[in-house]
Amino acid sequence: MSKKSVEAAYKLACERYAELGVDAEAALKKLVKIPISLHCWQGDDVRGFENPDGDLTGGIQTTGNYPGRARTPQELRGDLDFVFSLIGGSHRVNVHACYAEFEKGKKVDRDALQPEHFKGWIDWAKKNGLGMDFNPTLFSHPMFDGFSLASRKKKIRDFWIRHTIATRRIAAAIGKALGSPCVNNVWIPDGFKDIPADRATPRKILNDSLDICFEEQFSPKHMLDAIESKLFGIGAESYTVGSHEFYMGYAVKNQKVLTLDAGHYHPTETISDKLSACLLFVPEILLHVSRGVRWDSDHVVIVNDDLLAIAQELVRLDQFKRVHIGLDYFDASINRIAAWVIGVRAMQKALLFAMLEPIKLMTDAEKSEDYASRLAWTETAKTMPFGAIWDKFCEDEDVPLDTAWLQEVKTYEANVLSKR
Ligand code: RNT
Ligand code: ZN
Repeated sequence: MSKKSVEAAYKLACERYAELGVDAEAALKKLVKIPISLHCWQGDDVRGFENPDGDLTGGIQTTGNYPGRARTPQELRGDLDFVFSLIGGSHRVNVHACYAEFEKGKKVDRDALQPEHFKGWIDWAKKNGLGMDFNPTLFSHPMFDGFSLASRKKKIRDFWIRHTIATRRIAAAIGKALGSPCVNNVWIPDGFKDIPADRATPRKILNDSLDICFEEQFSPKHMLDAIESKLFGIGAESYTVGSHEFYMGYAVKNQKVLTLDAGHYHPTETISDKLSACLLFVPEILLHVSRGVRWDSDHVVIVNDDLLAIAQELVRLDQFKRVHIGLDYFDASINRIAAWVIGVRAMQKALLFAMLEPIKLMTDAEKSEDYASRLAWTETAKTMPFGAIWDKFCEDEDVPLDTAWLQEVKTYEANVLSKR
């Protein structure tokens, strides 16, 4: 499509939206400023650089063997550079501790990691004007035996406490270097495959371990602690130590950032409904936007009802300063670059769609108890010329339209990925 026809369609679409009291231009200005944190682990199936051929443990799994996975920091950052050329807006990169880089012969274990091991990431982020987020990696390691911070074994527990403390220091150094707070998200897979005899002890241990991990104080300008719950994992189906109630309680009591992963709840439970409640009690929220499909919590994000509901809540609450948007999924069965692009674009489309809804008409109808009108307006929004506004966003951001980015990915696949 030519620039001229994008402009013409946009102009007509703006008029239609204005009739519903919606300012499409203002929506675009807002959308471009909402950062989305891209998870580095989509590019290499959560393998990291320590031992890329080792097993992924901790109740998470990638399925598929699509060619072209990134094997080195250079390949992974190169892939991300390419992804950034296909998506509009200003973004962040979310890095796991297992993506540390070592000079030859100077490898250290996870409990001895230092900011210097992430210099490659920090320099690259700085150069590209990106923010960064971080995560301790409490899985895929010989010291993880089904338990980490909640282990009854002091040796195991202490190792992971030292690791988590190390990552908080690294996150603070990252945030300081980039001039933007780095969210350090703690997720542990600890749990039981079968019914526990004692549900209480591991939770008490986890509570105490976290207290030790979080002792050191950092400026919120540099680092923010986040904690992520989960309902179950593969091989840990009956009991997860870090359940929702556990972390909700811990986050409220200790005023930590609460992470809500869209794939970590009962299949009919959505995180969209949780935002307005949690924001009353925790200072900030980190979203792990994902798509659960049956037992898997990590399919590529697409525009579906769940995603739209999350976006609607974000827009209606207008708490973008308190809610960090991150993506968290991994699909090794399709082109990994496409998986990233589809997910980021889906998140942005959902946000834009939510911003273009006739929310004033809907809330007015609700206030006057006219629920038929409220429902009718939600349906009207669905047939409005949304695509014309989305195309304009891509055009303004100088990135390919939805009809064109895929071709660029195919070319990259032929020239770069297929040679790996
Ligand atoms: C796992 C959690 C966690 C991980 C990443 C790799 O179920 O969602 O966030 O996906 O830490
Ligand atoms: Zn997650």
